[in-house]
Amino acid sequence: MNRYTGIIEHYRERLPIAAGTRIIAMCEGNTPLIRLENIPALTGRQVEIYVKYEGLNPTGSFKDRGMTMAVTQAYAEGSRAIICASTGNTSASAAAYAARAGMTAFVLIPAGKIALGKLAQAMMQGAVVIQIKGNFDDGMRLVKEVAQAAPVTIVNSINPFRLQGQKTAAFEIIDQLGRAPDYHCLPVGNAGNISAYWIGYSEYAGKYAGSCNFCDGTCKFQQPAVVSTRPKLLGYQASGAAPFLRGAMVDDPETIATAIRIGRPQSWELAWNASRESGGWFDEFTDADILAAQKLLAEKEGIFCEPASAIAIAGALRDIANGKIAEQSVVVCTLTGHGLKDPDTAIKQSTKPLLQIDAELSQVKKAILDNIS
Ligand code: AN7
Repeated sequence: MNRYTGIIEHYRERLPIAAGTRIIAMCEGNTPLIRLENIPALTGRQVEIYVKYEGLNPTGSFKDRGMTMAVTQAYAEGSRAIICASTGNTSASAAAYAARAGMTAFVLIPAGKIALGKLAQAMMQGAVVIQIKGNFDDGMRLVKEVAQAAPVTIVNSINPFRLQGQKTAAFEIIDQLGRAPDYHCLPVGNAGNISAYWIGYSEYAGKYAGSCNFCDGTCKFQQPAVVSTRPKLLGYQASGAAPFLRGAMVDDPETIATAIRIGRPQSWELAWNASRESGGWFDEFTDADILAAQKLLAEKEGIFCEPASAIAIAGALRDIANGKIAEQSVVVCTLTGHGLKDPDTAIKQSTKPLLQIDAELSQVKKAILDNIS
């Protein structure tokens, strides 16, 4: 039997998990890389755009790649409780993997500022949900403090096993494309993911020397190169929560894309390094830009991502239009989370009227004839 079980088994030789460890996994990873068919034509330029649809992970976001690693390692070390601060997706993922492992998950979330689907997941999967009167950054500070004083393992991306798991998305993209993309667009919040992609792309290109989290760079991560190039990493932020654009931490982050409502990214240095080394850049988008991109992707391609994820599409389209992304390029956008995570925002911005009729053939027929295009 050769059943796919998740990123740890699949990329085992490139991940720091000891033989014989109980793997806490649920077939995360192996997500589709979908080529956009209608949107590229709107740009008027010759480009290939692919989306890495991370919303199809078990809990609906890319966080599962990191969480399978962090929870597997925490369990192996004898920990029986995990904790995180979260804008929603990390808490949903932590709750799920803790449930599977038989551990307790404590999740600190900003009261009233996480999308409904994510809250439902954390509650349903048995996490202890602690709402705080503060934002993600306050939660992160408290988590770091309490982990000094209580027997809990932090599973935010300051836990290096998280980035190790998340780097596998870069491996998959190269395995799927048969090459590295020229540009990789993604949302940036706490900045773990952009950092993880750079680790992954660098390892597959045989360029990950000297900065391994676990050794001096002479470990098993030094494997033969799979490809010779790495993409430019383009990190996009919401204007109200854009510390990488301001060049400094932001105190009161605000955006409709609650997933990236973060002002004090923990992977600040790693992300700057990834951006600079790759030759990429950061840019910012208004909430209106973000929602427009979310809608465009849903309407033109049938792909539903959450608002934070759509910023990758907004960014790709802007940078294709202004020529910063060169013609003939291969562009990958990570769709970090599923659209169903945030039904409220989707319904609120829907412009199509909801028809309501009597249960009669004539009225159904009229509804069709009135609306057929
Ligand atoms: C859909 O869940 O930080 O830059 O606590 O949920 O690696 O933080 C979520 C982040 C992008 C940003 N897209 O990634 C959390 C959390 C979605 C997200 C990001 C998040 P990072």
